[in-house]
Amino acid sequence: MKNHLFLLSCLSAGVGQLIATPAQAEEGKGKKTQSQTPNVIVILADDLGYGDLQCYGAKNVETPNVNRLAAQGIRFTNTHAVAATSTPSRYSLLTGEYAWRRPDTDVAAGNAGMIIRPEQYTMADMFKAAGYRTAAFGKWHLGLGDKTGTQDWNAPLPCGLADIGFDEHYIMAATADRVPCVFIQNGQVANYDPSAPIEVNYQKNFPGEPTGRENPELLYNLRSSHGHDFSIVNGIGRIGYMKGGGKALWKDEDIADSITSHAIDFIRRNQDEPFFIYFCTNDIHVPRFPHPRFRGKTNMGLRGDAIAQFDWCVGALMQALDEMKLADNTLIILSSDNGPVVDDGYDDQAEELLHGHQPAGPWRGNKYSAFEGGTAVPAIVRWPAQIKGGQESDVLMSHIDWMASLGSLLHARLPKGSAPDSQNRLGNLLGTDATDRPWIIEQASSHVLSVRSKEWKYIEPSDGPAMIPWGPKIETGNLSTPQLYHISQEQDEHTNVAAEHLDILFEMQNILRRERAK
Ligand code: NG6
Ligand code: CA
Repeated sequence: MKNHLFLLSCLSAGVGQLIATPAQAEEGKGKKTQSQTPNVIVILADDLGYGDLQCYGAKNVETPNVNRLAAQGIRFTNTHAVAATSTPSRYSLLTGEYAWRRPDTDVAAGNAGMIIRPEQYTMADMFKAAGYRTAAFGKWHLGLGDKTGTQDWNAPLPCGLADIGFDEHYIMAATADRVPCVFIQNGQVANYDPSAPIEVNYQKNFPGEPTGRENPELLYNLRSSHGHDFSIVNGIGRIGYMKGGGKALWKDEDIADSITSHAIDFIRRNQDEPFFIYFCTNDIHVPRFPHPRFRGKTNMGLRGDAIAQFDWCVGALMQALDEMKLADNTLIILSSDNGPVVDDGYDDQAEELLHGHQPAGPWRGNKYSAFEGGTAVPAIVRWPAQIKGGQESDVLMSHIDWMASLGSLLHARLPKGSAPDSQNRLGNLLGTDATDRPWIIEQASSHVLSVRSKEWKYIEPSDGPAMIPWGPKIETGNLSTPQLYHISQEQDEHTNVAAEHLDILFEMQNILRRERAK
């Protein structure tokens, strides 16, 4: 019966090649041969642009591990994050709901309360319900604890990742540039130091504590170029004020090693069970401060070296899977939470040292932007047991669909109302179906929404400024009149053809209007 259902759901998902014979399915009950239940690792980089990997055309940085991953699987050339910043992008990926449906999913402070509420059904809940062991590592940025600003960081947090499906976690509450600069492990500060109680405040400083603004001489590791001048941790100014932490404070140069070793340890402990890992690197978000062994790996300074460090993390995970003979039946999905940014607030010479490198590849705009560079991201899928290597796909894909698509792979029954915007496009993800999604929706940091089809791109009108009003020199994509670009003919969104194609324009406006009304 179970095999029967599997067959049916495969057919309906358009993934005929995945059908297991009863014999294979029987054999698949043991470890490593369970073709129906691969381990799944989502590797999500931070601010890694479409053009930042060697296998996507980067010339000034070598990414041998990611290149190999792509060569052994599918390299997607038309994949989009849901939003051009982290919190809404991650919210959407993990819940299958567009972040713009909620008013409170903008870039979260380090003391934000849980944005995904315990009663919501997440991708992790879905894997857990299917019998997987589940874990999150690295950047979280979706709030912790019940209410903003009320967390006691010196005790277990009352509301956390365990409430939304993760068996284990070892995470950073927000970003490396936001306090608290400590890892949270399974609901409490990792390596807690009772001699240095932790306090966090995003409004005011603690008496006597230095800040980047007042004590720039203490910024011995990195100086800021804009913002990032509140508390100083590890010689780097942050956003927000914190006190204490002691030996629990992270060292930025060790973050990649630390999250990678925790993830490998989890794999080792769970190698006999199916597992789901949400592995989110801090790389290549600011502050970029890679381990000394990556310094000078590229001619692009810290930003390039952070890409090399990201590639190392991917390689370390791949190697661990190989050693444990798990690679064949592990589905790895690699992507980034939003487009790239060069100077995002630290004086790391990212801009000066580009040497012609184009972080967003051929796309216009960067992180934050309504132009494609805000959400166009690399995406690689590898599952040796089921996917033939060496493929490339330009199918139009959005992170929003990954929950329903993976759900289809698991034969998950999602509770009514969950993942409301996520469509089952498993065939796209596994390379068995090249039919494009008719359209996807993209969200800029200004909340401006765009509709993108394979052929066209529509950006709704907005009165906001043309350039990001703080540090980074990035075009927002704002214009007070509707913008329509013939994106299949002109990748860089220069010729607004709205007036010439009113039929297309109205069609795309209607898509947005109807989606908003849902
Ligand atoms: C901005 C920060 C930027 C980065 C971003 C969030 C300043 C001046 N800039 O406010 O450095 O942290 O928020 O990035 O503070 S994201 O990738 O996590 O969305
Ligand atoms: Ca990001």
